[in-house]
Amino acid sequence: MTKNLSTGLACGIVGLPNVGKSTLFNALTKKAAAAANYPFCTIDPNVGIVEVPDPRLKVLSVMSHSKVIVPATVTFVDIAGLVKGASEGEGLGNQFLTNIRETDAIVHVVRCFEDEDIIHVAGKVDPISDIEVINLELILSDLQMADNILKRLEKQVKGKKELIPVVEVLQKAINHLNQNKPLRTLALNGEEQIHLDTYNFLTAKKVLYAANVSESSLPSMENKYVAIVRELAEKEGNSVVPICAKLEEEIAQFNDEEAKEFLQTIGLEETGLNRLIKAGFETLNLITYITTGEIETRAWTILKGTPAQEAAGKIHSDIQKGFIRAEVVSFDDMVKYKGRPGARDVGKARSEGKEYVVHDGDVILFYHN
Ligand SMILES: Nc1nc2c(ncn2[C@@H]2O[C@H](COP(=O)(O)OP(=O)(O)OP(=O)(O)O)[C@@H](O)[C@H]2O)c(=O)[nH]1
Ligand SMILES: [Mg+2]
Repeated sequence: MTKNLSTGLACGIVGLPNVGKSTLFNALTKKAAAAANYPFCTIDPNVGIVEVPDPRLKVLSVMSHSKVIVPATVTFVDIAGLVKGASEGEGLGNQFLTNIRETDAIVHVVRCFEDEDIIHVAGKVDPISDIEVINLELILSDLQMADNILKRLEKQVKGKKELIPVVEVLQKAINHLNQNKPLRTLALNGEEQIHLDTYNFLTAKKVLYAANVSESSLPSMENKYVAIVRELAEKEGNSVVPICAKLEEEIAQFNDEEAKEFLQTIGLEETGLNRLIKAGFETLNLITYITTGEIETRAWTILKGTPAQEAAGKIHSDIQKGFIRAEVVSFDDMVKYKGRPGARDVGKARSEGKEYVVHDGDVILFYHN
């Protein structure tokens, strides 16, 4: 279920108050949203767009003398912290969750660091209980939404028999949520799933746990709290990205070269941003293909398994409609044979039809009417 691919992947950041959501958001987006040591520091949502780092684009743009590079993007939405009882108005309530309903995935920030100076709303660091609080509030928010939709549909269904299956799916969803279960674990058939997917239920989205560790857990970023989160995530089928928001905040001040050096001195290979984006792409089954020419070199985000004709539609619906064929060269062959003409000479530019399943790093030239 991915809705925002035309504008890139979108992630909503959730978690208890004061766990480091805005600190992480700022580091990722190099923005300056208010982040401070008091619960409910964030009131209005912060939205930031991050470019997906992809060194292949630079290589191809040099080859093609491109005027610009257009990387894939990830949008992060940082919202207020949720507390127990938010659905009943505790804390800042749960209305602000509307701001992340349109996203593709949830980044759930969990406090995995000890620091007596940083207030924990529950008084102690306890990842399992923290996660349960948030998950329950997300379930309750979905329940409120499902109830509202169902009430509306039940009024319309008498005159519109085609709404019956939708009503039934919502009843199933409500039943599932009432058992304290997220909608991503509700078993539905294809048609039912399509009905459910038309609504932006929060608990239907994939979750990535961002385990926020302290500097003292570097470089491994493992500690007893992270281990607890991992165990839980494994049971749920979700993934975990340990991250040190404080460190990311520092890294964000540097340029790429400085950041690389800084990471090396600590013993880290990649920024948390890179790891988070990679995990996001993996969790959501996303890949990118590339187009390159004098005008631009550009990355396009698609679902794994997308056939060439549909992939062309990312660029323009006309290219999809008038699709003739795709000339595909792998990125490695582009490098090896110094561009498309070189690849053609040795038969490494494949002519593919509309059913061809696009691979990550395919460099594609579409022919269309
Ligand atoms: N020691 C330590 N402190 C951190 C870390 N991450 C965040 N903090 C601190 O925790 C406090 C809260 O951080 P925020 O990013 O504002 O937290 P938030 O989750 O956005 O909080 P709300 O907006 O209130 O929901 C700030 O004082 C941060 O500096 C970390 O990795 N280690
Ligand atoms: Mg905040």
